[in-house]
Amino acid sequence: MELIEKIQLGQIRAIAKAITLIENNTEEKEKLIDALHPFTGNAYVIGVTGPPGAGKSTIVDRFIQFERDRGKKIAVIAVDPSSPFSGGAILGDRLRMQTHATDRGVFIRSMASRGHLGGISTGTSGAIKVFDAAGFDTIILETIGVGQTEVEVIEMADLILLTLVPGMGDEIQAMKAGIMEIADLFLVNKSDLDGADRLKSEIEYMLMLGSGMNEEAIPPIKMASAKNNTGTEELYISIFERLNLFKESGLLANRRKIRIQKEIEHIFASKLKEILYTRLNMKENINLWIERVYNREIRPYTFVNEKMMELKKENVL
Ligand SMILES: Nc1nc2c(ncn2[C@@H]2O[C@H](COP(=O)(O)OP(=O)(O)OP(=O)(O)O)[C@@H](O)[C@H]2O)c(=O)[nH]1
Ligand SMILES: [Mg+2]
Repeated sequence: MELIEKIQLGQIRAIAKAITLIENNTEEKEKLIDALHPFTGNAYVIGVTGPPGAGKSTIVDRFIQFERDRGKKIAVIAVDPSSPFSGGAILGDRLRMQTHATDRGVFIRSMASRGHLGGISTGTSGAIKVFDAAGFDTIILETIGVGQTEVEVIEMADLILLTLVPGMGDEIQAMKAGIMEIADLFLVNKSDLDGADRLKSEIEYMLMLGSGMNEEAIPPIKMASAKNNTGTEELYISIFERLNLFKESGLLANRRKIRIQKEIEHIFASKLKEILYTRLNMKENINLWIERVYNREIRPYTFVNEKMMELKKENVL
C-alpha cells in the first residue's frame, strides 16, 4: 500500500489521511491497521491528564521543546471529551502549540468524538499506531481524565502523568476513586501559586492511605511551574527514567500485552455482533421486540435464549 510507505517516510498529509480513515471507520481501516502493525511498538506513549485548566497543554508545550532539543520527533493527541464545553479548549491547545506549527518533527492532532463513526477510542488507538509507524519517538495523549471514554483513552498510555494544581481540594476528592489510582507520576503544577506545598502533602497522604502506608509503593510527586518553566525539565527527565524502569521490570511489556488483549477482544466482539445483528435483522426487528418486552408478552432472557437456539439450529453459532 502506497499510503503506508508515505507514512513511514513521515509525510504529514499521509499521516493525517490515515488517521481520518481510521477515525471514520472506513472500509480501509482494517487493512491499514494491519499494514501498520509490523512497524509499531517503538514509540513511548505518555498520557497527560488532569482537570480543566491545570496547565496540561502548557506542560506538553514544554515537553515538545525538550524533545526537539534532543532531536526527537513528538506527536500530541489532544482528546476532546465531546462535551459542549470543550470547544474552546481545543482552540486554546492549537494556539498555544502554534510555536511548533512549522516544525515537521511535531504533529498535533485534536480528537473529537462528535461526527466520527468509529468513536474516540478507535480514533485515538489508530492515531497512536500511525504516529508510531511514522517514526515519532514520543506520543502524548492529553485528556481531562473524566468519564469512561477518557479512562479508556488514557489507559492506552505507557505512563500516566496526573497534573493537579493548588486550590482544588474538592476535585482531588472527586477523582480519588478513578484516575488517582492509575497515575504513575503526579505533578503539582502552578507551584508559583500559594498552596502548592500543601497540595503535595495532601496527595502524599492520600496515596499513603491507598497503599496501606507503604511509602515504596507510592508514585513520585513532582512540583513545577509550566508557565515559568521551572521544574519542567526535571519532570520530563523523571518521566523517561520511570519509563526505562517500567521497561526493565517488564511492566511496560505487560501493559502493552493487556492493551493487545483488549484489542483482540474488541475485534472479536464487534465481528460477532456484526454477524449476529445481520442474521437477526436487528434494525428491522428491534422496535417490535422492545414493544413485546414492554407489554410483558415476552421475557428478555427467555426471548434471547430462544433466538440463540434458532441461530444454533441454523449453524450460525
Ligand atoms: N500561574 C500559573 N499559571 C499556569 C501555569 N501553567 C499553566 N498556567 C495557566 O493556566 C491556564 C490553563 O493552562 P492550559 O495549559 O491551557 O491548561 P489545560 O490543562 O491544558 O486546560 P484544558 O485543556 O482546557 O483542560 C493558562 O492560562 C496557563 O497560562 C503555571 O505553572 N502557573
Ligand atoms: Mg489543554
